[in-house]
Amino acid sequence: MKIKYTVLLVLGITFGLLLAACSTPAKPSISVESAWGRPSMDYPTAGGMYMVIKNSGTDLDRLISGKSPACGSIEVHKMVTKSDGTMGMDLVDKPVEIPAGGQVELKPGDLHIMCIMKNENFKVGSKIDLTLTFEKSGDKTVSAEIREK
Ligand SMILES: [Cu+2]
Repeated sequence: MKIKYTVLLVLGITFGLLLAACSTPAKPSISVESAWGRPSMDYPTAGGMYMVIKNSGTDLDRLISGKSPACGSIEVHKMVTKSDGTMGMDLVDKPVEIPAGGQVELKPGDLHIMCIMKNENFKVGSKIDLTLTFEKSGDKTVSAEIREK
């Protein structure tokens, strides 16, 4: 009787674990690394912010918005070469996808976060908080060092 019970228990636990493994929904796991910013060279009221957004999870996530106490608002921009050969910035108006097991790098001359109407906290040598909101992972707040480059 005792052996039967143990076998049943072991079977039950095994089955339960299998079920748990199979029914675990895919989930993103977002981390924001190496965040920093610099005052914009072209726009005195703006600042560029750069970082690596990693997703070590099993589902994609999307960056949908951001905020910082040092910025009036936050936009996602991409540097582009215009038809006349000069560089400009385009507003990225759809969520940035962070693929499962992948990463998106925001860097100078490419995709970046623009701090619009920066205030006195956004200055070289200081650190500011930046909160990024992801569709599935919610808010992630990082500290970004402001430097020249
Ligand atoms: Cu920009």
